[in-house]
Amino acid sequence: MDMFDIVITGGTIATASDTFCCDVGIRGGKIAMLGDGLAAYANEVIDATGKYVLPGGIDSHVHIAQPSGEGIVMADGFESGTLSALFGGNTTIMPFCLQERGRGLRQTLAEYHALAEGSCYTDVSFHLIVCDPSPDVLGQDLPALVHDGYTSLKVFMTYENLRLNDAQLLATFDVARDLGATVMVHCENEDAIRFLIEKHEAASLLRPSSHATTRPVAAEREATHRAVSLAEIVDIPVVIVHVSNGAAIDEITRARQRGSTVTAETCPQYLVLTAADLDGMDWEGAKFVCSPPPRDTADQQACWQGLRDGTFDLFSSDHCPYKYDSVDGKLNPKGARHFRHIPNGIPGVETRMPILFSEGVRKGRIDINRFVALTSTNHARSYGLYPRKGTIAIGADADIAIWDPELDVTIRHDDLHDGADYSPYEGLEVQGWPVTVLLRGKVMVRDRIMVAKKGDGQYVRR
Ligand code: DUC
Ligand code: ZN
Ligand code: ZN
Repeated sequence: MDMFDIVITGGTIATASDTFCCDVGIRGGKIAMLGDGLAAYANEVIDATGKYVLPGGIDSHVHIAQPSGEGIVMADGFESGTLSALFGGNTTIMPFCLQERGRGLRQTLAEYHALAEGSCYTDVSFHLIVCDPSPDVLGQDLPALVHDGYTSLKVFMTYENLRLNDAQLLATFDVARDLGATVMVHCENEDAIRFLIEKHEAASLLRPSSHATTRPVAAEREATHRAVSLAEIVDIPVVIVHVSNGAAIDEITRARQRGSTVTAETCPQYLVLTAADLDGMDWEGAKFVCSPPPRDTADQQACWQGLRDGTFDLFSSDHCPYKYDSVDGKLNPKGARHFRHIPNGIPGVETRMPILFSEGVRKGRIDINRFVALTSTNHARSYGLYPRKGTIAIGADADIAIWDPELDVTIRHDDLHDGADYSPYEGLEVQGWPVTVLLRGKVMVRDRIMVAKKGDGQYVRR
């Protein structure tokens, strides 16, 4: 038998469907064999006794180096963003390429590629954000880009400079359906939010907690209902991203009962944070400003139920990092006085999987196979990376995270690798953490120590 570059022995392998014990033989960056007694043919053996051997995480909802408004700078470029992702057990992330109004998608994509080139520690593949669905964009740019492998795009129903109205949503859905592209929708009703912001301003309610009260569940629920209804009219499957509450989940369930194909995503912030976190002293609540905002404990339970019963397909971080104590971050001169100017988004690409592993698998809310489906396999399936990525099978890329299920970790930003200056999960105690991570057969992190170099991550064309 030809030698293997690496054989992983002694671990418990889990995929989205099965749990089994055998050796994993890796050759040429791919999983070449699953079986017993492979160590005799190994150039290098990694002993995973007592550990889980899982497909590398795929985080399909990550913001990196995204323009964020005047004077505001996202805390991660591709180097720190992918480094942080890697230490959290991810081997592929999918950031967004944001088209600013009036600029071409191609030009923006070229800029993102230039930023990512040579900088990444994980593999990367881009989604598009379409906020200017002009006839040129829908008629020419989008078809050409989908043909080139940019097969997923996000649209917003909120934010004045990003939102699409219903006519624009329908037109975009229509083109996406013909192209076979996947559409992700941010569901919040911008007019309702604007109405509430004006009310809050009139009452001088300007603290971070007003971010949550101006973006109530009803604004998300209504937009979710509208998104799935417009998708039904066009007859296109949609992905409803970052679902935060039970009422929005109900809309998704009803759409599915009517026969629509709806993929649903939730995120750690909707499991372990609540709107009360936005109430912190001295503007600390700004650390938790993200959209949709964290809700209450009943909505947390609804999200857990959705993770358990299969309502949710995807568990993503929505990593969208800004520094807290910085003039180009949360506490920018306007943001430090008015919630409306606090940039929306929180860091979390490194803590996404440990939080779900600990709160979900270790506490018995979900099993290890569901964990793998929610954090890796379903992302690959939803966005055209499967079976190259997202599973442990012969012929797949050897993207593997070896987890120590017993490791106790208290989350401290000082120990994380992103470019922000805080973690919204500071002090959270978790059990289980990825200790060794392989990217296409190359050991990147060994026993929680970096052993690779930037630039090992590649662009993945879909
Ligand atoms: N939507 C996201 O998906 N991420 C951060 C901010 C937002 O509104
Ligand atoms: Zn969004
Ligand atoms: Zn996002």
